[in-house]
Amino acid sequence: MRLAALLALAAPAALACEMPGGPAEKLQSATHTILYRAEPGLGVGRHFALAVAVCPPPKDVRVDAWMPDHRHGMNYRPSIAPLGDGRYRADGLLFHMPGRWEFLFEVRGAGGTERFEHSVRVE
Ligand SMILES: [Cu+2]
Repeated sequence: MRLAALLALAAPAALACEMPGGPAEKLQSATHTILYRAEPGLGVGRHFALAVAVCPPPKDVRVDAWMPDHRHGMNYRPSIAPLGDGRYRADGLLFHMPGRWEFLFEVRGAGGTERFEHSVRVE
């Protein structure tokens, strides 16, 4: 019991990456885990925000989205605010057409910059 507790303390990276407040999408690489949730949800023609958690906390995160099939991005540039402890909030996203969109997350950590992509479909 005591040994297990010590091992957990010695390996914080192995602890679960969590974002309270509801279900979240999960993206993972060898070095980072990203959780994100669209608030109030994805739709066409309305602004939404992303709640983002990155574990371990990086130096910086950028968020963008584009439609790979049409080769265009959003008409708005989202802003991203750090909330501390690897938590971020991106505001001002808007999908102006239905179809397949791809979120792009750029995570700048100690080992360099990593890019994550995640496809979503909006009707
Ligand atoms: Cu399009």
